[in-house]
Amino acid sequence: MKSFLKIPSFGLGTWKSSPEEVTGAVKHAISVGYRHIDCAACYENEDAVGKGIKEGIDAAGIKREDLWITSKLWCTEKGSYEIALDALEKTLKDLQCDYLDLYLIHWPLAFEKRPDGDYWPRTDGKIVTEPISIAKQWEIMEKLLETGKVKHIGVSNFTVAHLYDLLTYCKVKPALCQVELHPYNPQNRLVDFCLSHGISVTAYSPLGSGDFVPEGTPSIFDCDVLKDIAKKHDVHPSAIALRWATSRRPAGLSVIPKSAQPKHIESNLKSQELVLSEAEIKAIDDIKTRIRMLDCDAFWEIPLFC
Ligand code: 1BO
Repeated sequence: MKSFLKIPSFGLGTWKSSPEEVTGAVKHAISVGYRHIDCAACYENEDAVGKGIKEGIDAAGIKREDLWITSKLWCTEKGSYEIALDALEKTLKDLQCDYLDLYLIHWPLAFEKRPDGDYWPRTDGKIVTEPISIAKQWEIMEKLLETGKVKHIGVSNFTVAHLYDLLTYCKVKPALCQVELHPYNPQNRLVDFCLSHGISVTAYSPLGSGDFVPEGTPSIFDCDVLKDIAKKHDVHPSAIALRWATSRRPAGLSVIPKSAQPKHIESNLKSQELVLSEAEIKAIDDIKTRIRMLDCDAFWEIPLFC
C-alpha cells in the first residue's frame, strides 16, 4: 500500500469565487468543519480568502496548523527563483499565512514575465514571451521547498506524459497532481498512473463546472445515472458526484468543490457521510459521456493542448 499525502480529502475550492463573496464562504466553511482550502494567485481573490481564513480560524477556535492550505504558482512567475519567491511571498501575505501546506505549478506551461507586467502570456492569441521548460520550473519549486515556506510541492493540469517525463529527472517527486475530475471526465488513466506512483490527486470542478464550454453542454446534474442514485439516497446528484470521487479510490484522492452559498457549502460536506455501494460506484464509472468542462485551448486562446 502506497503512502499518500495527509491532505484532508474534502476541501473548499475558491476558483471563480468573487473577492466580495469568498471571505464569508471560507469563514463559513471553516466554521462548519472544512479543514482544506484550495487557492491560487490567478484567481485574483487570495487577499479576500486570507481574511476568511483568519476569521474562520478565530470563529472555529482552531490553529493554522489544523488547516491544509494549497496555492498555485502562476505561469508568468516562473522565469527565475527570485520571481517565483516573490510570487510565493505575495500569496503568503495575502493568505495571512507564514507557510503553505502545498504549492503547485498551476499549468505545465510557463513564460517569462511580460515587461508590461500583464498577467497573461499572450496577446491576440499569440504568446508574447519566451516559454520556460518544466524542468526549470520544477527546479525552482524544489528550491522553494527548501525555504520551509511550503511543506510540499506538486503540479496541476499535468497529463500522464508531463508527469512521466518529470519523474525521470526530479529530485523531489510531485506530491500531488490537481486536475479537472468529475463523472464526465473521470481521468482514469491519470488517476491510476498517479496513485501507482504514490502521487495524490485532487479533483477540481468535481461538479462539472467549467469555463469556455459551448452553450448547451450537458450538465452532470442531468445525468440519469446520477439522478437515479441520488433519488435512492434522497439527495441532489451533486452529493453523489462528490461522494463517488472520494469513494472510488479510497486513498489518495481529494475533492475541492467551489461554493459561496452557506447551504451548498454545508450540503457538499455532508455528501461525505453517504455510503455508495460498489454497484453504484461502478454505474458511475461506466457513464460513457466524456466532456472536459474547462476548454484549455479556448482558455489559452491557442491550441496548446491539442
Ligand atoms: C484556470 C484555473 C483552472 C483551475 O485552477
